[in-house]
Amino acid sequence: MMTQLSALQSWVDQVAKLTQPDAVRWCTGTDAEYQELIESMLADGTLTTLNQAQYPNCYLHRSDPSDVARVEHLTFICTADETDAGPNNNWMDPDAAHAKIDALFDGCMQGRTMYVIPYCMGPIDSPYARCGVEITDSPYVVINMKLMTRMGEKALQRIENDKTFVKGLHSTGDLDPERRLIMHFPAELSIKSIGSGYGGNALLGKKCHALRIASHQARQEGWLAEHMLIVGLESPEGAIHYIACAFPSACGKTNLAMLIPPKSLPGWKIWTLGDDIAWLHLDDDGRLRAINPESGYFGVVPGTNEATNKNAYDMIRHDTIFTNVAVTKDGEPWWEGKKNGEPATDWQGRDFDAANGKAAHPNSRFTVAATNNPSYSALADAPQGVPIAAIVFGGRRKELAPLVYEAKSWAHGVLVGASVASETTAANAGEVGVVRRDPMAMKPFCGYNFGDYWAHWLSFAARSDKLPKIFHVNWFRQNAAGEFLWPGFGENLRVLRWIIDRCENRVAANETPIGFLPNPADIDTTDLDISAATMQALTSIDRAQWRAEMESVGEYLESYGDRLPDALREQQRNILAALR
Ligand code: OXD
Ligand code: MN
Repeated sequence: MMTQLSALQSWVDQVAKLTQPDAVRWCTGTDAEYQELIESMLADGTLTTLNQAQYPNCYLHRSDPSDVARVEHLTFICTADETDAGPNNNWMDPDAAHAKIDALFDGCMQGRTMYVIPYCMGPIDSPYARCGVEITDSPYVVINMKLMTRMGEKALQRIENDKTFVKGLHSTGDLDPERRLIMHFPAELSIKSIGSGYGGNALLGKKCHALRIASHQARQEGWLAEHMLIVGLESPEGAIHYIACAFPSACGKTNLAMLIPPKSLPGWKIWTLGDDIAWLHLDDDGRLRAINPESGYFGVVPGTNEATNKNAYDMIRHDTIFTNVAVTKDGEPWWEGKKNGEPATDWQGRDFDAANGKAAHPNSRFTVAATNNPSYSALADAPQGVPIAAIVFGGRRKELAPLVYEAKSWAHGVLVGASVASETTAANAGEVGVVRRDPMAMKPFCGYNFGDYWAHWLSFAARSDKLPKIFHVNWFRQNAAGEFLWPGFGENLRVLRWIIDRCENRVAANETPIGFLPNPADIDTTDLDISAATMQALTSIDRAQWRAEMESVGEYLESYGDRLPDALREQQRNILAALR
């Protein structure tokens, strides 16, 4: 017996009976355990060592080439009533889903060790944190969970006190995409995932628990589980504003969360709380507070360099697990966008040959503890989290969406979030570059019907008059020649500054049907090579395009039928009317 909590012990016993591992190991979360697992994975080839002089304690894992991204078409929400999962999810009946996936789990751990990982999402002593236990046969998952979550003995103690936890069962199975499934049972607070070792499919604390299951828990308990970075912006005067930003996968959340202020904005400092997930709660004063349930980053590697994200570049110089990057002849990790070195072997371990495509997989990743980040905020460990001054939505849009605009009210902001659309990226298996709707950047991650989710968002207005303002940004506007209009990266602080000025009522704005847009002169462009015409284009709207957009938003919303809150439809109708 490894725990006093009989519900946990009996579940572990039951899983062992089904999966038949050779051994069961309860993870303690110690550094010694981490090191021991690294050694054994180096010995069996699951990990390769990287140049330890240049990259101390850095290792490379090469995944199965068919297993390099999340698989939304194999991801299911299993609710008794199909409409509770909503048109935004794949659905399966819970009994049928258990039967189907249990058949795959039957005996799947023979010859393997079964690891039991108690973990806590959020600071261990935070009232806002929630715990889970992941059972897995992948030591790669264990070491990633060690970097990404607070796992081990302390988490187990909390679970024994809370007497409740999310159950996550994972096996890499045989990695056959035909036998790969990621299933969620919100009513049971449980997850079952088989056939993939990739991050979002296998590190169950992240997307499966902290977003899909947590969004369901959050709705029941009156909070929000969101696909948002959390960052503190400290002005030269020393005031810190915390903002939470939701962008679809691989749209630069990690870069924004740790951006380096440009030289022409001296005295600004950035504090990173989180780069992917925020849990938002109203405090007793009605202020929205955020914690990051994670304690590490699982970020996209390609494109990371001194210019785009120096903090990330520095933080992955040590104690990092790389997945699917290329390697130089000196054993250093290499990826597209890295300014030094050359790939000798590609992400599949073959001699690099440009004819085979990119050297690093476009969705190659780093896993690293948040404390490695030079801009790490100690408040990431604060039990009460941080107060949020602004919520920022965004997407990757070549056209249409201006650089920034502000919603006119909370309800309007919910519509702005619900209308988020973005060009797809390599973070999910499938076509890249097509525009799809990704409300609140939660399309792949909301564990229930979006109609009910929007109603839940809207309900916050009745609970507080101190809610943050809501904004929308687009760093990705292009001209006809396909060139970006805005420099992005650290320069985005110029836009965030306007957002803070708006929150503090320090600057006026232009009212348009879609929201408040900046006067171009109110975005500081000192030292930027950007023309007045470009700034004008970035801070204005094309009414005809926006009419078409709002019509398409209306059609999209209608697809939620009865579950669509009237208040949201009304927001959309009003804007459309104003555009006409
Ligand atoms: C991620 C994703 O890995 O959103 O964070 O895909
Ligand atoms: Mn993400």
